[in-house]
Amino acid sequence: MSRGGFSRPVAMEDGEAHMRRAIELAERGRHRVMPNPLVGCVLVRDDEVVAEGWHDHIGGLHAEQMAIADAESRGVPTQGTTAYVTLEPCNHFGRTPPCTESLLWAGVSRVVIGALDPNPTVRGGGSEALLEAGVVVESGLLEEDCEGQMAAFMHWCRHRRPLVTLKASTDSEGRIDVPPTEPPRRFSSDRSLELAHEIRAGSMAILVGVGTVIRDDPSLTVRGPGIGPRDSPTRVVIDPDNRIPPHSKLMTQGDAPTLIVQSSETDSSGDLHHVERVVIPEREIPVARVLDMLGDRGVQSLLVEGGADTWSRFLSEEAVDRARICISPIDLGGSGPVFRSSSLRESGLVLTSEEDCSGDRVEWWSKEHSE
Ligand code: AOF
Ligand code: ZN
Repeated sequence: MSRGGFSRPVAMEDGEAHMRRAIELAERGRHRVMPNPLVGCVLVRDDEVVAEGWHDHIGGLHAEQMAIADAESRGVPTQGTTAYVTLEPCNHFGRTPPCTESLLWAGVSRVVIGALDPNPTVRGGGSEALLEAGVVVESGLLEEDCEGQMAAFMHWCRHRRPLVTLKASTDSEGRIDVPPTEPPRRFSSDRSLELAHEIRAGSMAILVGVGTVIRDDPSLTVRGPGIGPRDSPTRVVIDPDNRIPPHSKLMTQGDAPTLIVQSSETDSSGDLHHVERVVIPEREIPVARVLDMLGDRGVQSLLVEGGADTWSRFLSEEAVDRARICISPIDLGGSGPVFRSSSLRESGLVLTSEEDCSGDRVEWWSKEHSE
């Protein structure tokens, strides 16, 4: 990171470069640290990065601890360095000892934080402990980028509900399926399907309405290139009237947990071990109740995969934070249900970006004022 004698009066810009590096390092933990956030850290001396760390996997070292260990292993002194860390250092004994203590032990004299940690068990405590020990603490550098990288964690800490992403695929006319007389078939490009699996891999739970299970018998598991081993997301089915077919993949294949949300108790004696039933005693199960229930179980991110009724329930209750719509150039024909982007707009979402996905157009939408 040496800048070859180029002197720069404003430290801020260099600080930004260091925080960007920390954000880049944090990415290495993607899909591996859930439910923990992605966190990266660099130790800097004289504007040069001397050590790097990131939270690599659940139960592994925290980013600060890894950066300190990195310095130690190479005999690099840490005394008097500045730590740039994307999340406020923790001050609690969790799966690891507190990072505040590691930083003090390492003699780090200044800590620059991206985002404060809203986790109730560590909130505020980290910065305060460091300040009390005489460390210079600054926070809010590239805060938006840092928070964006750990969006689901932040959202769950603040609202105790999962961040909800709606995923829909349509043909050129907005139709979401082939005519009912034809067998179900894929119409999105291979690359779009790959991307869909990446999105699944980044979610802690995937939700469908029972109609989708009856029609498509999906397995809702995560597979594909570039997706490392991780626990498959929980498969959630909204099934008020207990219509889920006992021979459906979700009931018979235990590759991931299946959680059935129903309106009343039913006989569950034949259920396999991966199946769990939750009763929300309302004829029309309110989306808010489902989100509270999932939030209580620690689910930070939820992917809503359909079908049409489920999407519209989530949208009409303004429960969607993000959406990814994949539009194929193919015309499926027929007069089946359609998905309209106007329903996203009406639910307070705005189009944020578009990309070409091997011929399909993929649109990303997000809540105008989400956090
Ligand atoms: C940090 N540095 O790299 C991360 C932090 O269960 P634990 O012990 O791993 O603690 C998880 C909590 O610690 C997590 O919910 C979040 O509040 C914070 N994560 N903190 O100082 C890190 N990953
Ligand atoms: Zn920590």
